[in-house]
This record gives sequence, structure tokens and C-alpha cells, in this order.
Amino acid sequence: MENLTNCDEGLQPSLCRACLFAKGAAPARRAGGKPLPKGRPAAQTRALGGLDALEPAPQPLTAGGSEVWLISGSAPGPWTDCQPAAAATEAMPVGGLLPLFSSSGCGGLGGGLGGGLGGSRKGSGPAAFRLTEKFVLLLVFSAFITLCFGAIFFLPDSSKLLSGVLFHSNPALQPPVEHKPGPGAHAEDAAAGRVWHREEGVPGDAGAILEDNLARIRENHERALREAKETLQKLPEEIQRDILLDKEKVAQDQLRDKELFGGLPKVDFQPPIGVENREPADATIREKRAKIKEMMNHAWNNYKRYAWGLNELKPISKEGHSSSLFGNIKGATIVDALDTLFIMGMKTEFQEAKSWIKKYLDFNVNAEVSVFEVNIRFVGGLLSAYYLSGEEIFRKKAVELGVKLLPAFHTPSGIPWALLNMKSGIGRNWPWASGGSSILAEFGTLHLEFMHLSHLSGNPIFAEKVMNIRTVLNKLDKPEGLYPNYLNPSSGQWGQHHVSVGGLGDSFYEYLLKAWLMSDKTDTEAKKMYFDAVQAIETHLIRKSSGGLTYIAEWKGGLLEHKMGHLTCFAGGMFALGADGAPEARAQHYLELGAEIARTCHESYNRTYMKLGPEAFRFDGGVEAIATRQNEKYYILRPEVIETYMYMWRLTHDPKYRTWAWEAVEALESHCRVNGGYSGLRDVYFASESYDDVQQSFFLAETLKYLYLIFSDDDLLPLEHWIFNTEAHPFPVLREEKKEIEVKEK
Ligand code: DMJ
Repeated sequence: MENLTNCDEGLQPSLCRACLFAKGAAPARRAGGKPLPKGRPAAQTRALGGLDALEPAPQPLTAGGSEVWLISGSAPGPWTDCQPAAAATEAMPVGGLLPLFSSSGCGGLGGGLGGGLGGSRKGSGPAAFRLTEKFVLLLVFSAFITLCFGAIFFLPDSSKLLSGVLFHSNPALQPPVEHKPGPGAHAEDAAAGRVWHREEGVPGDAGAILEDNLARIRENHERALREAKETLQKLPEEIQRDILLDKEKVAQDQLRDKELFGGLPKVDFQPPIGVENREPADATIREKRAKIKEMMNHAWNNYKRYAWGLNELKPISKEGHSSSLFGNIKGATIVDALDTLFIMGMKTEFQEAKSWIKKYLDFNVNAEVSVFEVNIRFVGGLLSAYYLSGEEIFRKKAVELGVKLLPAFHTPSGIPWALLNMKSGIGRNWPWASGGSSILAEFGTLHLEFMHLSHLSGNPIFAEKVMNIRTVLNKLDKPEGLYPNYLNPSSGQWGQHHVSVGGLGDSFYEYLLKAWLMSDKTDTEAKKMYFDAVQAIETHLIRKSSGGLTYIAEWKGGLLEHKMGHLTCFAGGMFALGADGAPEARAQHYLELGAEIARTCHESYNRTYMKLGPEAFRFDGGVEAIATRQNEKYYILRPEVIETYMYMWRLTHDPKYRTWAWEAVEALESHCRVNGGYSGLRDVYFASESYDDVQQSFFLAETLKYLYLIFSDDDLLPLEHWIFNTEAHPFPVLREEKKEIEVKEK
């Protein structure tokens, strides 16, 4: 320590840092206006002459035998009486080194801060202080910059921040560019050197998109806060357990996904039954069927002309329409229409669709999709295209998409999220859903597709996921034997006790029945669940109006709302289809129930001006089967009423169903057909058409397919062999003898 500088007090505190606090030693003296100290290195002296003249004067200090270098140029500080060590007076060959240790008099940080800020400012020359201040400012500034960079790079999800904030990652706001598969893309895509194109001409107003994004960011933010609050209420051990559980699940799934993508096993493709498209013997029926095919041509050709590769068509604006339900996935109409093209014998169009899928159908999208919609339309469409045509590309794409949907099941109960970011695998529920719940009709409408995904991939993971949903449901008490529409995926408990056979509930019941039928009637658990549910529905929801119309009301915590949705009209077909499996005494009853629902829904069409049904109709306030609220008067080309006619026709051959179906064809032609395709209507009670300007993909997948089947012979897609998913995509019954996944290892 002797070699260190000595302050006047005769005691140099440990290096110069201490000078800062050593009774203000140096500052006091500066204040006293003492002359500059002797023994000061030449360079320092020059430095005082001004910043420009500054030259570094290297000043090694020795601490415990090792040298500590001072940055002489940048921290001259007010020169004090501190005595530089003898060594320090010798010129050293280094210009500027770190100012870590020095006295206020010897420069460096200690000198700068101690001398400058600790009090020596007063008595020192302004030139000397400017330098010190600069140094301090430099330090503060560097600290600030470091902090900023730290924030960008080390905050969670910094990549998003960088791409989203700095580079405006929203693809809709970027100019169209050619891009390669991202890091999450599958190896085989990269290996194939595939070039991925963004679709050109994506319509959309940038302002609205920006608004949309801001709203989404706000939403995410609020959700994160809510989740953080929930987490904070948990015990640390619980949080730890949840984290471990989640990690374990992700790891397990990743392992399986990896296995899956090692390559799909070979499958012995079975030639499909009942796809020969014979012309009906009756000439009038033949003509009608040909007319429906012409409608399909009109819808398809306009989509092709104005919206090719985009999700849907705006037939009035003659441009593409993109619904947020599909995130950034493109081509909903192409995938949804595949099997209709196939069964109508539109071979060229089917091939065009196939080529597009091969080249452009991309699931690696950084956007949220509706798990339900993507499943029923995309997975469903691809699966049925595979089963009809045997083309491997459809199986490959279906399984690839199925894998992409698996992270939706990463919830404490295994009940999947409604929304999923297909790239990040992060899921969440609709913000409007009761208590953060998942929706019965959404998580309950995965079963058929996922069973087939396991069948075609040889991997049980898909089946396990949907069977677990059933396990969760079977453990829960059901109010009056009914299934509420809302189920919280975290707690595994029901949300609000609202029950509906229409929106939010509908296809859950449909899939119970069809799971049983598709399993070659071996899945008796599904059968029991279906018939128990139907019994509760009959007791609590089904009513007859004073005019004799049977309808299915909605149940809200024990109170009935006497309203029936267009969506609910599918139930006529469901009851009739299930009749066969009911106890003998009930079979006829269910067939009649189906017929009654069909009649009610036909009335809902017949009582409008357009002869097309409203979105919802009521049985209260003196009306029957009529929409009373303006926001329930629209028709968006929905299929459910025609779907019920199709089942009723196939199961009873009562000609009135063909008559009613033809009425619908005429109404569609008169009111929905426009130059650019088919459009939905805003008000079916109004004499002139107000178009919603959307040609829904389900119009091609369902409405036109069911119409075509009604005017075809029963041996086209016979009901004993094919099960239609809720988007009308036919899947073959999985026969008992084929249950053992008929795969041969590659
Ligand atoms: C279709 O996407 C499906 O039928 C779904 O189950 C309910 N809604 C639409 C058609 O209305």
C-alpha cells in the first residue's frame, strides 16, 4: 500500500475510490483555492490547458504488487495534493486505460465523481470539470444504451419484439416477398428446396389490419395479466408442479411428433366404396342433379377467377375474402371443395386443386387459427380427399396439419384451446367465452378426424387426445343430464350452464353418434353418451308450439329461450340417422322426431320472402318459426336444413324432401346467385337482396354436396360405409377387421 498515492491527511484510503468519501479531502482543498499540486505528470498539466490539448498520461498504480492502469486522458479530475507514487511519474507507453481505481486527484472514476460531484466543482477551473462531466455523461449514456439493448435482447420473446416492433412482422403489412420455410418448417420441405410464395393480391385495408393487430396485442396483454394474477394466487409448489407438467407434456409430444415425421407408414389403400357416379334413371332427377353441378361450376370458376389461393370469394367485389378463423392458412375453399369436385366428377378441377395443395398449402403460419374450423375444413377436407382418391399428398398434408394442432391440447385438463398459433404452439380461448372456457362444439368436434389421423399415421397420439376429452367429460356431473356449452380447460370444470343443440353445442352431439357409427358400432361408450344426451335434450329442450311445430329451444341455467338457430336444424338428420341404434321401441320415435324438425326448419324457410331460412327463429311473442330480431334475419348459404333433407330422403324416401330441396335450389338461384358466384343475404324477409358479399367455403363443401346427393342414387356414398364429418367430408367406417392399423413398416 505504500506505493499508492498519499493524500494530505497522510493516509491514502484504499485506492482513489475512497477519496470520494474521505472527508471531502480533495474538494476542501480545491475550494480553498490551493495552487496546483507539485509532482503532477506533464501530460496532466497539459490537459488542464484544454480538452483539445489533452494527451494521455499513463498512471499505473500498484495494488498488492500488480499494476492498475488509470485512464489519464479522460479523467484528469481536479488535481489534488495526492502524491502520485514514484512509478507514476514515469512515462508509460499506454494511452488510455480503464479508470477504475484512482483518487479524485488521480483521475479515473473516483477522481471524476469524487472531485467533480463531491464538491471540487466550485473551486476547479471550468475546463477541467467539463472533461469530468463528459466522462460521467459518457458513462451514464453507455449504461443507458446497455439497458436498452438488454431490454430488447433479454426480455421474454425478444424475437417477436424484434420482428414485430422493429421489422413489422405482420405479413399483411409487408410487401409480397418470396420466402423460404422458417425455422419451424419440416426438414423434408427444406430438403426439397421448395420455394414458398406468398399469395399475391391479398386484399385488405392496412389501417384495419393495423387496428386488428393492436386489438390483438391489447387482448394478449390483458390475458397475460390475468394469467399472471391467477398464477400469483397459486402456491409456489403448485406453480412448480404446473411448469414441470407442462414441460413433460411438451417433451412427450415433441418426441412423438419427431417419430411421426420420421416418415409415414405405408397404408394399404382400400378402393373406396360407392364413388361410381351413375346417372339417375329418372330424367327429371338427372336434370336437377346436372343443374346442381352447374351451380358448383359457377361457384368454383368464380373463386378460381377472382380469389384463387385465398380462403374464400367475395362474389360482389370479385376478390378474395380472408376470415381470421384460418389465421394465415390459405386455400380454405380449395381444400373444402375437394371431395365435392371428386364426387361430381369434376376431374380437371380436382387436379388443379391438388396441384395447388402440393405447391402452396402451408401450415407453418405465425397466426392464430380456430382449432375447430381448421380441423373440420382442412383436416376433414384432406382426409376425405385421400379416402376418395388414394393420393398420398392428402394423407401427408392431413397428418402434418394434425401434428400442428397437437399443442392446442397442452392444457392442465387436456381439453384443447379454441385458438392456436400454429407456429409458436401457443393456445388460448375466445375472450368472450364464459370464464376462459373452451367451447363444447369445438373441442367435441375433433373426434372423427383425430381417430382417422391415428389410423392413417399409425400413431395413437391423436386418438389419445380425443379419448381424453371423453374421459374428462365422463367424470363431470351434468346438470339435468345436459352438457353445458362451456368447459374450463384449466380447472376441468363447467363454465356457465348454457345448453344448446345449435351454436356452441351442436356438433358435439353429432360426433358422439358418428363416433359410434364410424367405429363400426364398437364404440359403445359414445353410443351411450349420445342416447343419454338426446334423452336429456328431449326432456328439457324440445317443445311443440301451439301451431304444432316441434322445435329445440336453448337452456340457460334452467330457463328456456324459445329460439332455434339455423345451425340447430342439422339435428333433424342426426335424430333420424341415430334411430337405427336406438332401442327398438324408440327407433320409430327418433325417425319421426327427425321428420318433425325437418318440417319446422322447412317452415322457417317457407315463412320468409326469399324462401331461405334466417339465422335464428323464435317461438314466442305470438310468432312461430320466424326471426323477430334484425340481427337474426340473415342467411349465409348455410347447409343445415338441406343436410337434414338429405338424411331424411335417404332414410325415408319421402319425395317431399326432394321437393323441399329443389325449392332451396330455386331460392339460391333467384336470390344468392350473382355474376361473381353466390352471396349470403342480410335479410331474408326483405323483398330486395342485400348481399353480404361472401361465398362461404362450406357452400361448396356442404350445401351443394348435400343437394347433389339428394338428387343422386343412394349408392353414391352410401350411409352404411361413409360418415360425413360436420363439414360434410365423408370418412369411411373403420371396420372391425381393419381396426388393427393396416400398416407395413417402411
Ligand atoms: C359448417 O362449417 C359446419 O357445418 C359447422 O359444424 C357449423 N357451421 C358451418 C355451416 O353453417
